[in-house]
Amino acid sequence: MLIFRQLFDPLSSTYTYLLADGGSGAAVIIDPVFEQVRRDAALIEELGLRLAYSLETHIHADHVTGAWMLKRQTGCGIALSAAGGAEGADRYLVQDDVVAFGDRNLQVRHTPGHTSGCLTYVLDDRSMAFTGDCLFVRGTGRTDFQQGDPHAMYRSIHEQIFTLPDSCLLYPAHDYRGLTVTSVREERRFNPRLGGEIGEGDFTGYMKNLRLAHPKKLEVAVPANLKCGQPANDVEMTAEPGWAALRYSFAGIWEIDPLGHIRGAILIPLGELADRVGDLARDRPIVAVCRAGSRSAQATVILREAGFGDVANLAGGMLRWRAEGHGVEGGSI
Ligand SMILES: N[C@@H](CCC(=O)N[C@@H](CS)C(=O)NCC(=O)O)C(=O)O
Ligand SMILES: [Fe+2]
Repeated sequence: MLIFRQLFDPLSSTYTYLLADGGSGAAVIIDPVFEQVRRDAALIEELGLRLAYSLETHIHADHVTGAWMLKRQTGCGIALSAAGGAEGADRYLVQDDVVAFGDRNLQVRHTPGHTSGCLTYVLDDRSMAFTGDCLFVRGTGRTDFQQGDPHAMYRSIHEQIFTLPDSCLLYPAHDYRGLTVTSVREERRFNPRLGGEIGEGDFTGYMKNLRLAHPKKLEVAVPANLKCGQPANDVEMTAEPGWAALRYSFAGIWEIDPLGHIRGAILIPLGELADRVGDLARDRPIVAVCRAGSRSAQATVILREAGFGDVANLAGGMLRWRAEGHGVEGGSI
């Protein structure tokens, strides 16, 4: 069974894709975003997956990749195009290479045009392809910087993408309107830049007159991505709270595992918390606790909104606390 998730970074309108072989748990992630690594790593962990590779479709100009950070956190390999000029990867991919994850794999197609090193990844059964910034839903990536070339893009799309089965689903690296997926059949017919009978000359004329502003992050993103997303200094990457062994969940909640015993807990029902934050000391970390860990997760949100910084949820609540054999002091919780 294939596990598949489409993830979104709202700041850069980037889609990140997680694919895994359900049998072995081996996974790959395509185009992770630096600021979303915590979220993506939490999902990988919660689904019980082991990340084999972080893959890039190209050297991004609008955001920094999460590849280096994911490698640091999960031990995955980094794989990207041999033609992209990046250093620090574990594998440099060329046309027809195969990236395996358990019993599944992605086949590499070189689809230059947006950049000279752009890749499209095609799933083994040709049911899905990840087209990066080559083909978008009813659009294409721009071709006006990073060795962009509309002639190359036209050929890449016609020869490498439109030759896939009609039913093959196409997943882009961005969409600026919220569209999530398309298919070869649809784009061959309806893509306004090169679908139907539109020829190469029409397409290149269209692309040369796009007149888009350069991405705001271009000057930061390209040099960082040429190093697989390694930050210039280590300070900017470790914003993790250091006051306890915390875990970040895909739901967006900081959690703490049961530690041994609870001392000095104060009973404040969730409905009263917002009005009673004055009862709580602001100079110490706070761990929220409830029966099963759900209401207390909400409590961490209320506390954060009230300006408390070091806040976490006791994962699994008192049920797990007791199940793991920890003592309950005075029965007052
Ligand atoms: N305003 C965006 C521009 C993003 C941008 O240029 N995206 C590239 C992909 S890296 C593209 O091909 N855009 C096509 C388009 O915007 O139509 C930013 O500042 O990041
Ligand atoms: Fe791009």
